[in-house]
Amino acid sequence: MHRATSPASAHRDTFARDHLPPRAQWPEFCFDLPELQYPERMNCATVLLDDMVHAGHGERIAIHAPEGKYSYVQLLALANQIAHVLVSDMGLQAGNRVLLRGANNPMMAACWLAVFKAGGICVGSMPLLRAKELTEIINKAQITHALCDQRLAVELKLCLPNCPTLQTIRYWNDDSSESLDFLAQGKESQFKNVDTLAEDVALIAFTSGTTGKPKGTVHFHRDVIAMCDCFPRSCLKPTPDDIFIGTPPLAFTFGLGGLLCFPLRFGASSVLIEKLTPETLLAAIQKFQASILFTAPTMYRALAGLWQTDDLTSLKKCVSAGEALPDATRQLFKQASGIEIIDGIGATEMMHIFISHEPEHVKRGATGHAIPGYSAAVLDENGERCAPGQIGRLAVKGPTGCRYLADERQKDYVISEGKMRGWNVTGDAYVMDMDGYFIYQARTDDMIISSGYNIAGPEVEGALLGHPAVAECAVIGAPDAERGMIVKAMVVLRAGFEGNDALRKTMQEHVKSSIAPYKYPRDIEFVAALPRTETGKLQRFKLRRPS
Ligand code: 3UK
Repeated sequence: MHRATSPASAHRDTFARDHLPPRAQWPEFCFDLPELQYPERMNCATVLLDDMVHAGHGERIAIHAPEGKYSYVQLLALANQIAHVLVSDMGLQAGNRVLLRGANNPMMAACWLAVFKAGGICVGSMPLLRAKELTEIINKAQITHALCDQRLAVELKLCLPNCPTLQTIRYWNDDSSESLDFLAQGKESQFKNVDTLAEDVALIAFTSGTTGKPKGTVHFHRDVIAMCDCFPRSCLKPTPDDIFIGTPPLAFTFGLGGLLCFPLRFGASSVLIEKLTPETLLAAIQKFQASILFTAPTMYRALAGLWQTDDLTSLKKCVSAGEALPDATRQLFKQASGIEIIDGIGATEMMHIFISHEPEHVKRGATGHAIPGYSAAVLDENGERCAPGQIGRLAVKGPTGCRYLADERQKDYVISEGKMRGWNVTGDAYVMDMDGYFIYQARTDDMIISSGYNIAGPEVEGALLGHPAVAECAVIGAPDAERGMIVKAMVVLRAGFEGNDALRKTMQEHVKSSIAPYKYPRDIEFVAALPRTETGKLQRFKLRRPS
């Protein structure tokens, strides 16, 4: 039936909707599967939390943490109290953007759910981000409110003079009478969730692109539920008895899915721990009897070396994403644990994993096949499908897809014309074999992926250039057995400086104090000059070639 007017958004602040790409540039969305038939109005927190309590999961554990555990009813009550603080004390209006700043812990999880409930838009921030990067995010998303762990307040406070839209902040883990914890305690534990459209914006997830300027990927309430109904349903197959654990921050959609949304969607539970090393992760798996692990390839490699078979029998399934899983790591981990890792490629733009496999259908060296709900293809330079065995650019489509917030680069990610119009191009070079398995080759752009983190070379260059000894520099990814890649800088020194280890160290410290420390160059090579084109452009591909 023809509808004269579009259904009413619950958002009073329409900034996010107004800055979506034009419709013609949106990807095509596919909802063919029966499990992807969603109603017109849907609040993802209602589905993930309220509905689960009504379905009888109330007394079951939702979150385990070193500081205590929360049943579904308790998590619901806390999220509701925080939602009241957002609305009554902080004046949140539906559609406002809320910065969420904290490590993985129960309070952080409750804050995510509370913002969804109150109709706000979540903008997660990696705990390690520094003021420079936070400022860009806050201004790009015109963030109005923030919920921040007191322990991460310093960098946020540094941003404030340059962030005029951000007016209302509450801190937690703070004893003051204005703290989020204190205010929340005084609120009632019932809250009427804002009746959002399935297509109202629920979150903006930032990713750093090749230029280093962060891109905000916009996702709807429907997308949050769709990510739960694809990869977990088809490849992971969790049960309510599963206990999830892992390392990715909730601010990374890999972590948001794997450590919060997936467990809740299936009535299972999640272990949230702030900082995990291979040793403490193993201890936590044992202590909490975790059964499903989400982490990156480097961690699996480290875990394999530490594994003691007798005490880790609870662990059943392991998911690897963020960067390519080397087959050597898969084999090492399998020898140590007996577990076949589930590899999956996901992207912030796509929300979560779209190519993966069930553990029993692994193919060595391959990421897997397009999971039910998604289609994938490898394209040649003319945008035609490659024959099996031919390398090309990976393109995908499914129930989720890329919509950048006010960003020209939308046209680089979503094909806007021709036969493949509406497909998302991830920036990865892939090969499809005769059986429809997709085999990862490399990033097609300059992005450096180190230990599962995406690092943009030019941003590191920008930081290095702030050091007095640096005349010119180029940052590339250098292959590394353990981290996949490491950040390597080629530096041309200013006259009067001598390239030695002491200088390397001060340059590394300099980078760590200006941008997120994990982006620092682990290798610095001093060179006499950098290869450039006639027009002055750096030729990175020449630097990547081993000399
Ligand atoms: C690379 C992989 C080979 C690939 C992510 C799972 O990584 C995630 O999102 P990002 O936006 O990066 C996306 C890019 O990372 N990549 C990710 N996984 C794999 N390459 N094999 C893999 N298994 O270049 C991709 O385009 O940071 C992963 C779920 C949610 C995510 N956001």
